[in-house]
This record gives sequence, C-alpha cells and structure tokens, in this order.
Amino acid sequence: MATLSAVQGDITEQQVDAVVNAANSRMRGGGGVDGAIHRAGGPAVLADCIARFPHGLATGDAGWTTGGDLPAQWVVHTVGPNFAAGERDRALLVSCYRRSLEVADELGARSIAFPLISAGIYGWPLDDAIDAAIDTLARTVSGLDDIRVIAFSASTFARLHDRVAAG
Ligand code: AR6
Repeated sequence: MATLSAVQGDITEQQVDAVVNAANSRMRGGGGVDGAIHRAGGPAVLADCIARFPHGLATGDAGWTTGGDLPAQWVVHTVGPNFAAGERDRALLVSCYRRSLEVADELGARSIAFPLISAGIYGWPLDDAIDAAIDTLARTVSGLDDIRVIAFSASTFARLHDRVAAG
C-alpha cells in the first residue's frame, strides 16, 4: 500500500513524479492551483493541453501533460465539480481522485501530489472535500508508493493532518 500523507506548501514545489492540477473542462489554464501550475510549468504545459485535449476534458475525468519546468515530470489534470455553480454530485469528486491515480499508474509514476480538488474557487465544503480526498486515496489500489495531499494554508493543513491521522 502507498503511504498517504498531508503536506503543507505549494504543490508546484513538490519533488514527485506527478502533480495533480485542479483544472476546468476547457483545459486552458485558470486561477488557483491551475494558474500556479501553468506559471511554474511554463508554456510547454499549455501547449500540451492544446495538443492533447483539443476539446477539453469532462468533469470527473483526468488526463496528463508534461510537467514542463516543474520538478514533477507530469501534470495529471482533473476537472472537479463546480459546487458553487450547482454541480454537487459527490461521485464526480471521487472520480477525480480515482481517475488521476489511474492515469498516474499508466504513466508509471511512483509518487504523486494532489491539491484539494474543488475546495477553492469551485466552493466544495472543506471538510467534505478533505473526506472525499482521504477516503478515496486510501481505498484505491494503485502502483503508487507515495501519495501526498497538499494544503496551501496552515488552517487547511491542520484539518487535513487531523483527518489523515484519524485514518
Ligand atoms: N499549491 C497547493 N494548493 C493550492 C495552491 C498551490 N499552489 N493554490 C491553491 N491551492 P482551486 P478548484 C489550493 O481554486 O476549487 C481554477 O480557475 C486552494 O487553497 O485551485 O478545483 C481552475 O481553472 C484549494 O484548497 O481549485 C478552475 O476554473 C485547492 O487548492 C477552478 O479554479 C483547490 O482550489 C477550479 O477550482
């Protein structure tokens, strides 16, 4: 089984094989963690998004691009449900984590860092966003050894850390 850990910091600085991006279905960049990943990864990430996802990506699905200038070799992009806009099907959020692990597995990645998908601009309630992340990542079988969930702020990290410790 993989080691599942909570980490406080900026996902773009993680020394892992793959980082997960909380993208939108257009797959052409955005704000939040998406903006940070495109800034740090450089233009190769957007170029690969355009080449590999000409029609974007469906909510709940995942796909990969190069990591460009990131320490990570790959970015696994996934599209979370937009709670704030009325997309409240939790199965879509669970699917983001499952599909991202599948894509990372296909790539042969051994280590991966996830943000809390949908928990920012998309407005998913934080405690349930944390539960969905930890429950799904702890239960999904994959070839990954090291799975990290990254919290940007100290207050989110405290809640995430407690949830990981609770199992
Ligand atoms: N490292 C780690 N976590 C981060 C970082 C970072 N550099 N930056 C933000 N977070 P969000 P969403 C946290 O809004 O809710 C974009 O415009 C943040 O605090 O990035 O899925 C996309 O293009 C929060 O806990 O993603 C979409 O349009 C979590 O990452 C839309 O936002 C997710 O927040 C997606 O919204």
